[in-house]
Amino acid sequence: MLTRIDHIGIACHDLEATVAFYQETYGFGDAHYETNQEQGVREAMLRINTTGDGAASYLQLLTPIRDDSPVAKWLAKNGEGVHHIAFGTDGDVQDEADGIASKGVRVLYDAPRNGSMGSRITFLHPKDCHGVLTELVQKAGTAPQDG
Ligand code: V0V
Ligand code: CO
Repeated sequence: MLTRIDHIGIACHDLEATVAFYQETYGFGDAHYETNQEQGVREAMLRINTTGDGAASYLQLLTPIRDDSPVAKWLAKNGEGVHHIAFGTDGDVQDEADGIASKGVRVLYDAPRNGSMGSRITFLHPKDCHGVLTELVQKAGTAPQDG
């Protein structure tokens, strides 16, 4: 079941300056920084609140590390702004994706890939989701093999 807004992904040109904006303007705490080579991004996660399923909601600030990455392409076309939303599941992310695919929505990956903080992620095509690039997230430590 999808049980939380895991994060909102925001594309930006200057990651440090954008983190500082969110911290100074709203008082959000320390950021977790990470580079995801496969996705072609450097990112900062700002934790906003804990959620009822024992996980949390974040802002995910993203800047491209390669000109051919999805975020670079999107920034060149649209400028800075909200890039995607991510729903968190309390179960297996592939099961969640399979259920959504059976309703006619295109899932972009055949198998989940690595996301922030050890999560497993996949994406739904924005053209099948009323214009919103939508990510599904299974947080670290919830996969069956993790015990
Ligand atoms: C593209 N489109 C979007 C969009 N990106 N619409 C809404 N939101 C977005 N973010 C629209 C675009 O305006 C076009 O519409 C159409 O889709 C095709 O776009 P395109 O520019 O030609 O780009 P494509 O087709 O090469 O790639 C689009 C997709 C790509 C969605 C397939 O961005 C992708 O694979 N995204 C998934 C991976 C990703 O975004 N990774 C970065 C975050 P018109 O103009 O034809 O009407 S990584 C992350 O979140 C991590 C690591 C994490 O959470 O842990
Ligand atoms: Co994301």
